[in-house]
Amino acid sequence: LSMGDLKSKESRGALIVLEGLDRCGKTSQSSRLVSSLEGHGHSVELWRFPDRTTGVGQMISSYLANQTQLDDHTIHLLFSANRWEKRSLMESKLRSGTTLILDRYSYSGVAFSVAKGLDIEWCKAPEKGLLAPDLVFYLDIQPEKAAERGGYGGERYEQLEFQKKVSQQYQMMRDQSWEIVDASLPMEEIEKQLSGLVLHSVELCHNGRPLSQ
Ligand code: DGP
Ligand code: NA
Ligand code: NA
Repeated sequence: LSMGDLKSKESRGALIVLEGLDRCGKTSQSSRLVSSLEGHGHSVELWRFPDRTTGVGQMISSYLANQTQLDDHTIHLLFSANRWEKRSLMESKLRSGTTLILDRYSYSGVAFSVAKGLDIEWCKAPEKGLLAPDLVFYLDIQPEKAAERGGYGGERYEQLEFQKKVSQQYQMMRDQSWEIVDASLPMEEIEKQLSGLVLHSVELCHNGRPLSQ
């Protein structure tokens, strides 16, 4: 390799996304992944979408708690705006070498809104230009099984009939690049599957895999 080649190869963090129905175990697995990567000496952060700490995030949170009503298109755009408001920080974190584990991303945006009956192309449009993940995990669980897990928290979308529709949308959207994980396995088993693949992806990104949109 010439000096030029070396310079053009940027070492960066990986963008890892966990998706799935409510109560599929994403949140626990995301924190386990963070600990595991930290244990390997990597710089890593756990991010959740929606990020309820921003102004937009507070509007989303109050909508999910059924404290406010919003038109389906309006809330869709707010969820998307919530991802956009974090985009530049996301890019700078990744470029500085930090790996980000995302608990939900654009796929949630599309699956939940299309499940309500919105047009899929319309739903995808505002997601264009957000950073592309390096790895997407889908924690696969039957909606009935998820509903049995300690009950739902009572938020707007946490209802079996609706989650069945969301599940169908995820099945339609998923492509070959997704890693499908059986979310009914023991937590340790899932963690093993995830961390091996994540470590590999982090290696690729450290070795110059380009960041894309
Ligand atoms: P969570 O904090 O992960 O439990 O997410 C809150 C709820 O909002 C959950 O039911 C999933 C749903 N959700 C997450 N992201 C989006 C999105 O971008 N659009 C829509 N419509 N729903 C979303
Ligand atoms: Na939830
Ligand atoms: Na979101």
